[in-house]
Amino acid sequence: MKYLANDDPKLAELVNKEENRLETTLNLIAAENHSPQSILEIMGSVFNTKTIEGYPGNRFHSGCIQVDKVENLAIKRGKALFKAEHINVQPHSGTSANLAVYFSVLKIGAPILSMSLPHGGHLSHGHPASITSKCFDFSHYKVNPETQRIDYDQVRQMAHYLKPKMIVAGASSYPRLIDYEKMSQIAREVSAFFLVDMAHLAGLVAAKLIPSPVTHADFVTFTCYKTMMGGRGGVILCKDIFKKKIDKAVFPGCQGTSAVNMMAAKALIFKLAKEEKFIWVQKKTLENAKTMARALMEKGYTIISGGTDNHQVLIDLNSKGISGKSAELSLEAVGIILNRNVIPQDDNTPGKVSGIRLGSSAVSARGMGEAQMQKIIELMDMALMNQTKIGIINQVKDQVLELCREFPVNGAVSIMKNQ
Ligand code: DSN
Repeated sequence: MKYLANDDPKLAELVNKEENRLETTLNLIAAENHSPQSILEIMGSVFNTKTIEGYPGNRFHSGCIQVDKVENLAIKRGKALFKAEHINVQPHSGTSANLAVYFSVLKIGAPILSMSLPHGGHLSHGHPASITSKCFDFSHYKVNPETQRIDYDQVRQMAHYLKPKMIVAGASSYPRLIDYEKMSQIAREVSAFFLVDMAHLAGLVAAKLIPSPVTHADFVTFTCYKTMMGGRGGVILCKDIFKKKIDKAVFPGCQGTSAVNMMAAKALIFKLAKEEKFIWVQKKTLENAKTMARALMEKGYTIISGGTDNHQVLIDLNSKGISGKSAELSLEAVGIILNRNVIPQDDNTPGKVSGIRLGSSAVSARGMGEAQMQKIIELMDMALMNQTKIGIINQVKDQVLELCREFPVNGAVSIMKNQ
C-alpha cells in the first residue's frame, strides 16, 4: 500500500488497523469470509478503470478488448460451475440482482410471496424499509412456531390464496436447507415465477455439499463474498428463456456501467471454487457450524430449529436473560465478532432483539476445526455469563488472541494456495 501511504496516510493507517482487527478477532459474521489474496489483487487492479455499458461485443465505449474477455471468462466459468443455462455477472450486489429479477418479468405492483425478515428473509425480499416493497406488493410466509422451519403447507395455502406472480425462497438467517423442489412445485401450481436467493449458500452449493436450486428455479441470485469467499458483487443465473429479459433488466434497466474489477474477481472465484482447497474450506464450514450448535446446546443455549444444516447457527437468548444487542457488544469487547439477530416471534424491541447469529465460514477459512469451535463456544459462554467480572473477561480476551495467533488470517490465504 505504498502509494496509499503517500497519498492518504490516514486511510493507509485505517487499512493497517483493519488488517490488525481481522487478525486479532474471531469473525463469526455469517455474511462475511476471508478471501484469497489474489481476490484482493484483482479487485485493486487496472480493471477498475474501464467503463463498460452493454455486454461483450456490444459496448457503448471503445477499448473493451480485454474487459470483454474478462466478462466472457466470468460467464463461461460461472455457467459451468453452477450448471446454469444463462448467467449475468454485472449486478453490483445481491439486492441489485434481486431488483433486476423482479423488474425482468413483473409489472410494478405485482404480488410476490417471500419469507418474512424476522423469520429469516432478507431486506430485498420486500421488507417495508426496502425499495422492493415500494415497487411490488409483497406478502410473507413464516416459519412454523414449533419446528422453526419453513411450513410448506402454509406457503402453499398462501400461494393459492394470494396468487403471487413470483415466489421467493432463500434467506439471510435460516439455518436449515430449503426444499427447492417443493417450493418450485408450489410456484408451478399457481403459475408464479420462482426465484431462489442463495446469497448465503453459494459457496456450499459450488462445492456440491448441499443441494443446488438451479434446476428447480427460474432465477437464482447470489453474492460472491459470503460462503463463496470472493469479492463483492451479485450474480444472476436463469433459464435461457429469460436471458434477454434479465440482461435488459440489469443493463440498462437497473444499472449503468458495471465494475470490471468485480467481474474479474467473480471469474477468479469461479475458478478457485473448483479446487480441492476451496471444497475443503466449505466442508469444514459445514462441520464447524454443527460442532458450534452442539457445543452451545450442551451449555444450555436454545438453538433456533434445534441445529443447523448450513454455515449458520441462530441462538435464542431469551432463556439466558440477555438481549441480542448486549450479547453482541459483550462479545465484541473480547474479540468475538458476530451480529445480533431478530428471531421468529421476537418480543424484544427491534434495536435489542432476542438472538445472535453465528457463521462458521471465516473461522473455517483460517483453518480452524472441531477443537477450536469447542473452544470458541466455551469462550463465548464465559464472556456472556460473566459480563461484569473483569478478571474473567480479560482471561477470555487473552485466549481469543491466542487462538487468533495460532490461526492467522494469512492462513486463509495459505489454505487457498498450498493445501
Ligand atoms: N444480508 C445481510 C446479512 O446476512 O447479514 C448482509 O448481506
